[in-house]
Amino acid sequence: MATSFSNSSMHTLVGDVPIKLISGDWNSDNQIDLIVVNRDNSSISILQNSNGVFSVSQTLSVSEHPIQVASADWDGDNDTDLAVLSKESTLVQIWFCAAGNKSSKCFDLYFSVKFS
Ligand SMILES: [Ca+2]
Ligand SMILES: [Ca+2]
Repeated sequence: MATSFSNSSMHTLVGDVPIKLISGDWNSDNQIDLIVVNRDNSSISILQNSNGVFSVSQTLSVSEHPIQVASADWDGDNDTDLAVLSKESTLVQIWFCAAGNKSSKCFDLYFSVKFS
């Protein structure tokens, strides 16, 4: 099914100073979602796509001043996971997705990897 974007003035509110944007299907419903990195309120907004209408399905609190995000299936369970790097931290926060149930809030577990 093709997604159509019929309303060019559609707005979705995310956090302060959104600086990065990536796309992917994190809840495994075959519709490509968006993730926005909100630098100044230390959060990540997951915008779920429902037939071309995006709404924030989950907001993750992360270390201060997130500046980069990446996604891949790091634990090999076929759900796409998320890693966040913050300017004020020596931690990479990795969120594992549990989207097999097509939940709108797929990121329910995370751990941090310290680097020096
Ligand atoms: Ca999706
Ligand atoms: Ca995974």
